[in-house]
Amino acid sequence: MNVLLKGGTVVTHEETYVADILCTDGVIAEIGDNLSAADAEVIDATGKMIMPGGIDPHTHMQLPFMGTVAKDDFATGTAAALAGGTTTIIDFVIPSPQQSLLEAYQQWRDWAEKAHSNYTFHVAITWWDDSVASEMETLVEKHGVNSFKHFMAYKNAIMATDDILVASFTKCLELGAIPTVHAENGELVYHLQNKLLEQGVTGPEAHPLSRPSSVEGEAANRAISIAKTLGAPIYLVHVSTEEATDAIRYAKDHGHTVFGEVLAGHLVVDDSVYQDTDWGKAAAHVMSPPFRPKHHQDALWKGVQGGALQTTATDHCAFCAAQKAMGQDDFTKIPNGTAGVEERMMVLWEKGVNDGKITPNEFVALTSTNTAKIFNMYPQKGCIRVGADADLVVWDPNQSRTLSAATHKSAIEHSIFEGMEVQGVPETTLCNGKVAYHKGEIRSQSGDGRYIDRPTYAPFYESLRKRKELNQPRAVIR
Ligand code: DUC
Ligand code: ZN
Ligand code: ZN
Ligand code: ZN
Repeated sequence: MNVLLKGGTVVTHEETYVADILCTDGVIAEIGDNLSAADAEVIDATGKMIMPGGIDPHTHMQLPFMGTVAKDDFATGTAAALAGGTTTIIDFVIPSPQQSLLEAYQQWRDWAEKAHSNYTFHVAITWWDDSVASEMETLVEKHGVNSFKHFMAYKNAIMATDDILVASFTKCLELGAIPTVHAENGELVYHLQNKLLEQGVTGPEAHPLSRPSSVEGEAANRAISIAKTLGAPIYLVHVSTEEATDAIRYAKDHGHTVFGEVLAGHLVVDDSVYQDTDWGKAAAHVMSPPFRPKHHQDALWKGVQGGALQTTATDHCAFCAAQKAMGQDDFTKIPNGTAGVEERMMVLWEKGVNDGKITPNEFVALTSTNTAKIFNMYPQKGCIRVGADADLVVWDPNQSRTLSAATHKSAIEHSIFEGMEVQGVPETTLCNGKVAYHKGEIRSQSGDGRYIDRPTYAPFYESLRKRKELNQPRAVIR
């Protein structure tokens, strides 16, 4: 099946130009003027922009978590992604402590077979022994996994303590995989949660009090210091504070390889949501890290503009009102998670591009290309050039919409972006060269999504190892 996009303005992370794009057999076959193809479905893109399909580097579809399972599965969640212009998600395999990594990985691969969009996986390191190290090797060498996640929070569950971080980062460096962290000090969270409960503070308003910004700042600095000492690169997921942004900037300024991800939600939603007198509305916003006092948003935007934060994600982990109600009497039992995989690009366009904070080219870098590069999917993904995968979004910068749970594709009945007015929406999304979404309608089938192998990026790691060698103590000269 051929699809011909006519007359759109192609926007990549570095260029803007008008051209036709012909997609054949899932890839971009031709870019040029006055293209034609006898058997192609033609889409008039005049007045529209054509950008690489979004890549959301952080989602949790059907995650078993906190005594329940996230509502959006790989079918509904990835249909929502396509409706928002996102053609690839990076989800997380999270083995239970003591569970085989390979067994968990296979479980997630099976679940993801019903995906509409493309997908790939970070694998979490939730416990440690020699068998974990050897399974990491197998995942890297045989299954195209090049990133491993570490939760520094969630004590007594999936938390990775410092000994695990040291062992796993060392292994990542040896394998050429990138370690990533959820940076929150789990001991402090645990202590503050118990203190609040003892004081009788049990509602959602206690959630941000149990996870203040210093809790993230401490963990971000610690993770970066550990990585730096070992000579490993590091990627911080969902950076939500000024402290963590500053830590990344400082480390980068000092020559260390650190990447930062920011969520669309943290850029635009603040902590006043936890004061809502409607329990359900406040609980709908319970996620970790929590939404922050407004001045952190300014720091995050500066981090985006200055390059400390290179990727945007959602941490899409959708729990419905009934699931949130599990924590009716105890905020620590409210399943943590919010949705956004459909809204991410529209929110970034509205609050970033329309508000003059970022350019359309920077938008492409932040929503797609940078993630493709960091996790080694570029130029297959995140790119518009002949031979690249035909994962594209036709973007209408003139069309307006009010974001609402009433119209989103996600299976839950609330949205953290409820009522937000945006101008600039995806009109058509192509995934693997097929029209997967067009003007409100999902055209893809469950199962159309493909698994993306992400080999390690050997030259990058070679130079990191060399840099580390240069820092080794030299033989004493007598
Ligand atoms: N935070 C969430 O809010 N949900 C899933 C996992 C996480 O770290
Ligand atoms: Zn997290
Ligand atoms: Zn400040
Ligand atoms: Zn997450």
